[in-house]
Amino acid sequence: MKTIALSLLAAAGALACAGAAAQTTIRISHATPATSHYGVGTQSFCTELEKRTSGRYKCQIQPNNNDERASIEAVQLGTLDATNTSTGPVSNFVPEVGIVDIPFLFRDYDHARRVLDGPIGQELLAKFTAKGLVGLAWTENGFRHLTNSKRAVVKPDDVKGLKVRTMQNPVHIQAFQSIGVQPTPMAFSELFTALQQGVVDGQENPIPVILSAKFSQVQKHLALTGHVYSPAVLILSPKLWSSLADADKAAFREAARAGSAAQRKKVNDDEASGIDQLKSEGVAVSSIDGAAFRTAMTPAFADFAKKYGAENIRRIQDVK
Ligand code: EAX
Repeated sequence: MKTIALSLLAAAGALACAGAAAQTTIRISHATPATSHYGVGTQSFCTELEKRTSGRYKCQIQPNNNDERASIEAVQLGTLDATNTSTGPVSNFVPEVGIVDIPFLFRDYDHARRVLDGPIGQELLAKFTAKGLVGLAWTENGFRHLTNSKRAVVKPDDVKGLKVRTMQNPVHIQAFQSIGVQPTPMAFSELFTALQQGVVDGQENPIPVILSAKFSQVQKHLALTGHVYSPAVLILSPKLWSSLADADKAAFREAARAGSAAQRKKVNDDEASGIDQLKSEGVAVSSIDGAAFRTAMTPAFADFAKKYGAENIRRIQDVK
């Protein structure tokens, strides 16, 4: 009788230990509202992760955590487990990633997604490791367009002298300087107020961000420049990643794939309906002379080829 009782006790203890080991909470941030493309992608990642690990890993999602550079620093330190961020500030940590921020590099969404999910994108993710970060998967921010409160923009001369907020991204800053814009790099967290107070005249972001940040309240003009495809990336802390068993690493990778697909679908949906929504919110929308903008940025392109390698740029452009 005593043996049975002891066995039951041991079994209960084992279960309790297993149960105690079951719960790990992943603190993960992104810069925009929970209903935005980042929110949808992050939630999808978390839901899939919980399912694939039978609840052993759950997320604590921090939406509107909108200083992306600070979030990446926190992931590096291990005070945040993960962040779903645009590549805007990333090249300050992983310089080689700046190549994906070059204006007019990607033809369209299919081209960008194919490059990033293929060998080139995976090679770039591998470069995060040496910088104390784990680049798990590419998600997506979208093609960036220019908004401002001053005037309609069609040709490069129309932007001359505009004070435009840019991300803290050397490639974007140089590109805008090359066409006569006064770039003002700042964290996303400061942007709405800066626009509201007229500290800057304009900003540039994808439709999903312009919508979810409600920039129509402080911007009158939207020029469909599509000047940059803005990737986003799911970054994990090495502290978390090294703690995972191989099977759980595989679960994180599969969950990241699901999150990326959900985020890209939300971008597609926002792109399809967003411009009409912005028009209904009183924003005047203009198409631009894309060839003229490309020509105007030529001096910057020459520098980017020197910095990132003309061959590496060609390799991206040649992906069909
Ligand atoms: O990632 O800073 C920016 O303009 C980013 O596009 C925004 O934080 C979403």
